[in-house]
Amino acid sequence: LQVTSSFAQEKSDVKKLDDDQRMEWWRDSKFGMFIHWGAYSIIGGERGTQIAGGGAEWAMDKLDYTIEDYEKFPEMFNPTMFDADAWVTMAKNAGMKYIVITAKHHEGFALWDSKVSDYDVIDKAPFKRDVIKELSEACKKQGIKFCFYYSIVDWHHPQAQGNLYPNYNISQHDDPTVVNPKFPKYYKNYMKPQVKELLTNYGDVGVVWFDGDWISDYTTEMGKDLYSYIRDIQPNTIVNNRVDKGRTGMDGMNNNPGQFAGDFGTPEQEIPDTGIDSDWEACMTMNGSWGYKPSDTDWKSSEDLIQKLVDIVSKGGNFLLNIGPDGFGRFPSESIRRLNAMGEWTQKNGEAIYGASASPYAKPKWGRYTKKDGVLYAHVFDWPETGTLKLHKDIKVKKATVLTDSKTVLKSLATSREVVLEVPMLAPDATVSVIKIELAN
Ligand code: FHN
Repeated sequence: LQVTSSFAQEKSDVKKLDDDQRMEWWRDSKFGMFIHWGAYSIIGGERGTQIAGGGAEWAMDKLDYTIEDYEKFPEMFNPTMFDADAWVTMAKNAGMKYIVITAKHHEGFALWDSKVSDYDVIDKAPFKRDVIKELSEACKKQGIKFCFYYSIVDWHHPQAQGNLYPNYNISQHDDPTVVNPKFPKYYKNYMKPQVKELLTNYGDVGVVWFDGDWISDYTTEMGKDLYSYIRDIQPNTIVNNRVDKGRTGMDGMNNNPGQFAGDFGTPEQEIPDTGIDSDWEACMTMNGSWGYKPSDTDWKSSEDLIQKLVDIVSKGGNFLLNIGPDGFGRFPSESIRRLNAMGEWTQKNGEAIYGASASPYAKPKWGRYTKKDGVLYAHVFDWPETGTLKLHKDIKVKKATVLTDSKTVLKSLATSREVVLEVPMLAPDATVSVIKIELAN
């Protein structure tokens, strides 16, 4: 009884919104920043001449560190150039409306002052600054939603992983024949209390973004329990679908909607071909790695990233674009350049993105459509050399202009087979040009 009543006191007394109200800010936001940062950011995916394949945040596994060996990285974690305000400003200037930071990735190292663990930035690292506190405060100050990522997989905690198995290979931890009888203890006595700390000590949390849902030790009962546990503490928080076991691979969507907990689907490094009716967010890297990896120079172009944002919004999703800061706390210059380019574009064309909904039409050859009440936005990736743009035949144009030039009205011609717009010969924007079409009823 004692326990129940003290828990009840900790329950939030904020007004519980209905689901549409709760999801509204997130649905309108469209664009967020993912930040993968941890002890792995010191390693950069390299051990001597060895380079980790794939994401550098997997260094512990990929570069075969033992748990003891790996601890030296948290012991070195001292990113003196970390400036939460500057990070948030960069996200804001890029047009991002929320930030999701890896409070704890698979390596197990916590970026906040956790009372249930010494494996954190205060107790284990020389840094001794609570990263989550600084970032959540900077977000609040600058009016951007603070959100955190939490890995269910934990390669460091003795009850969560391979200490139980000699010569344990971490990456085989999704083998359903290997059962870790101690995992429920980790879930109850470590994971939940850590998640609770993050939900009680850092103000309002926009999204709780889980990962590591695939391991066989984690059950759907735990997922459902965790979801309601979170909503009890912060009723209006949004939780991704990786809190439960509903995700069916990298397309990130649930097979059986309604059967599993979670508020949105999480396609990873891919964008669905067509629009999806339920909530979803595609997360993606700018090069091939989530964590800082200087050897990976395969950067997506700014134009590609802007087109991806548009593509995602035209299909009803959100775009969570990743940054992997280095071990000093700096964003890679290649990432900054891309954030700046996206900021320039969203500054001019944000009207066609924020609060917009999916295109009612199949994607045209030249680009994508997004929609708002009474308005359609044509996002032109391939500007026509002919000076005419073909629109879907059902579009009834009342008035059309280039979004950045509301004074010049574009002529339109509708025949029974098509609707054609007369557009400038030169593309108004070097990446994606947007035409605003006010619709006749
Ligand atoms: O293994 C992780 C990976 O390191 C990264 O965090 C991504 C982000 O969505 N998720 C995992 C794989 O699904």
